Amino acid sequence: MLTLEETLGLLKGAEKIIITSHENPDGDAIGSSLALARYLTVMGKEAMVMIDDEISPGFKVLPGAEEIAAPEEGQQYSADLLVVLDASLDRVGKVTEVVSAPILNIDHHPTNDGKAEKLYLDGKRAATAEIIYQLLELAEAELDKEMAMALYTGLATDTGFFRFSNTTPLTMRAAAKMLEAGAEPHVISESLEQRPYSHVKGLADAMQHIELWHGGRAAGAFLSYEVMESIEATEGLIDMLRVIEGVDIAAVMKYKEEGKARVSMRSKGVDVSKIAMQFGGGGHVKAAGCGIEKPFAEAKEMLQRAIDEALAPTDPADDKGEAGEVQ
Ligand SMILES: [Mn+2]
Repeated sequence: MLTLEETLGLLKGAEKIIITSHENPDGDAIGSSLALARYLTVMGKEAMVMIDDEISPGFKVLPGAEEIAAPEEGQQYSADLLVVLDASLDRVGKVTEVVSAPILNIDHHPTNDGKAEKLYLDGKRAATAEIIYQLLELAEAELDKEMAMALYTGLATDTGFFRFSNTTPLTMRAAAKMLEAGAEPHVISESLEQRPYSHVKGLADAMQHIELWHGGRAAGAFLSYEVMESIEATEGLIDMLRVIEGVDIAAVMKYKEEGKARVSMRSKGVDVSKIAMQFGGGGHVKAAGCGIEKPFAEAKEMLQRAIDEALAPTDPADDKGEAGEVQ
């Protein structure tokens, strides 16, 4: 595992750098990528961001977002360094196949598979944007508005706009620095909040499919392929489940492709990354996701059972009397 100094050294030693992040890119994926690309460009290097997915229109408010490239099938790209941000190497789609370059992986997900030979991982950081902020501090970089807007977006989105328990004094200090450097929080949040009417309407449809189980400690929305055909987006759905009184774990399971469920989970304390990992996914203690390649009914049952087990683990401490006698 690399130190922050070694990570900076690798970046400084490269001239042509391609930066990528995970599919279904969020504010941290895009923000940390754009900020790093901007810094490297200011340093006189050739840097580009390449992401194997669409960029949500809300992120167009960030300078440089329009120039994010998608990897083209059959094309080969060469560079001195491929920087993979905010994800393990297996989550960046085609990028690792089409780019031939040594890889540097920078991440804050404790479930990072550790397969990158050159890895800087800090699971205590709320966002990869925090790590990029630390790198820029170490480099004594002069922050400009482009970097500030991008990093602020990463900090804000991965902490639920500074509401989640991963928000630390470092997060707030980093955010303050971004404001000093020209970031405009209201411009960013207004842009990210915008939803087409059809999405808001779709949420109402999705809400017809929510249910509670495990004595009200688990809430889920289970959206089959048939149901999803008429629902454009489910952004914000999980937050509506998360706030239900008494709920410890909230889950959204949906099918965009037949036979392939996508699951996101949120919790108030139970480690949902462990549940996600049972299905080959990952994430954080309180926010995680995975895929389940099973038909609807089967996937739903598997997920509900895994959540049941996480909420009521078979803990030897439950049988205190007996355990006491044995000892
Ligand atoms: Mn992140």
